[in-house]
Amino acid sequence: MRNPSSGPWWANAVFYQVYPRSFCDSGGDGVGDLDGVTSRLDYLKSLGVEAIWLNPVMVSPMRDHGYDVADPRDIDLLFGDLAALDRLVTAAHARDIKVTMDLVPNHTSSAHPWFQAALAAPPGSPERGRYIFRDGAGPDGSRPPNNWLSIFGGPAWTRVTDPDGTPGQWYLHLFDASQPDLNWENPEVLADLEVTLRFWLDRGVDGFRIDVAHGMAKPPGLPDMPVTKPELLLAEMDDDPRFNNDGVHDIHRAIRRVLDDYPNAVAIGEVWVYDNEQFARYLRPDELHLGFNFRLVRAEFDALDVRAAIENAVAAVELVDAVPTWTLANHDVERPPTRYGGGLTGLARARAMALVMLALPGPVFIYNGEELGLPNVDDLPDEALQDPVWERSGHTRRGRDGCRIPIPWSGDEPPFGFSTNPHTWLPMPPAWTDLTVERQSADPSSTLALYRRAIEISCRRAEFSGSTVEWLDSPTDALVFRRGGLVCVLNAGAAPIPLPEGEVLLTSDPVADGALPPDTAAWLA
Ligand code: TEU
Repeated sequence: MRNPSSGPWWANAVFYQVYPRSFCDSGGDGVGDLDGVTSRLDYLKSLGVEAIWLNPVMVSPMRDHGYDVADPRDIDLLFGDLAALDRLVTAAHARDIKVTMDLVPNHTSSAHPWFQAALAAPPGSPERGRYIFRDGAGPDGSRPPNNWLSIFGGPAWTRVTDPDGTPGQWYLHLFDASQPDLNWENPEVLADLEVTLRFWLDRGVDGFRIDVAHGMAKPPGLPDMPVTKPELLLAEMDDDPRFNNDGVHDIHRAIRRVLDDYPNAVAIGEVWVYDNEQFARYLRPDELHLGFNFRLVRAEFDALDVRAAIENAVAAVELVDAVPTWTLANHDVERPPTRYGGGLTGLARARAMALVMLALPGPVFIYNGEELGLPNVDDLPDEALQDPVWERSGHTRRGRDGCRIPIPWSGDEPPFGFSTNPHTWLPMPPAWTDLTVERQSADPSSTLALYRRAIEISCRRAEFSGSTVEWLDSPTDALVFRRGGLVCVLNAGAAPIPLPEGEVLLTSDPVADGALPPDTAAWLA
């Protein structure tokens, strides 16, 4: 355990994000599944993982790979069934690994029975009142109710055909048209979410990652937006008026009241909010336990940028006496080695940033494949692309498939032990031969070996107990901080720098003559 002292289990845990489609396929259909995850738990245990975050596995037409939920209280056949989830939870708990699930409260799938009932019902009906239906603008209602664009591209409104065959109202979808936004002003919506929360918690699930946790409450009156640029990815927008509206906090308080009946459960919000005071509001004592802070994901490989990301993440949670979280990657963003420049340099930087992240106080979230140093796959052929972003953006944005390629486990050619089926849901690069778990397990200089060693040291050594970050003097283009008895140095510059005094516990790449090379980090006791 990285957190041997008292306090909740999640306060310093190593979380591992499993993207179930891409982790391990036990059924031979080329898509990963729950029994596949169960079959690889010993791998996660040997890595030092203490908790899993599973991306959505509920019943879904998979237009957005599970973020379009048609039945929030059942497992999609693609991934298995409820018994398979129970098997995973039992097997994980037997290894002291917690299991958290993804929860999608902002929207449902258009295949959800509620939305189907809304389509069949007239304007103003209780069925339509669970979603955000509006009359169109213009004399014949043929224009969308406002100027909002979908995060994935195209308009955020789609017009429905009424049961009598005539053009009808429009419904709001901030994401794909198959993901209608729920109307959180309708108390039925919260009541149903409470049933869902208890359904999974009663099965032994240890908590939830809450999707778009800053998104459920919409601005009153749904006014036009000042900006209408097509690139509306939340990762890049700080001030989208459709998110982070005050009403969202009542929803989090209601979720927390349910979770408080399960004292060990955790709620982790996806909160793309960068103002520290605004971010902190989600972590008040009666709201979320943890919030993803995406500043490290957005930071360049630059000492000042990384330091500012860490300082702000810490400063934000200090406002409410909460715990910071750290993440370099997830299923929505470019993989770190590519983000940091690609090639061997990008990989070295990603390894160095892994040591920075694992030195910090608070839980870390490792995205499957990050521990293998997988790069983004940016040369997928057009016909292989699956992310709805590709179609909705009119083929101008290729989307997120490149960070979602299946995990290479073993062997010399695709599908690298991920599946028995050569037709994996996204093609795997033949060049990944050297990146498999099998190869890297046998190589002490591999990225996998680095992650294993780093996690192991951070569990074992007493130096990792501190909960504050203290900045020390550092050469230009480098950063040096102390956490408890540990000193972490990152050289983001172009020239080697002298290592500070101390026992070297680990370096992200070899050092020579007491100097830390560029694109390298070190831990010292
Ligand atoms: O992501 C929220 C979101 O808006 C992301 O699409 C983000 O803007 C973008 O990917 C950054 O590059 C969550 C899920 O993580 C994502 O996978 C879902 O597609 C989305 O919600 C809709 O449920």
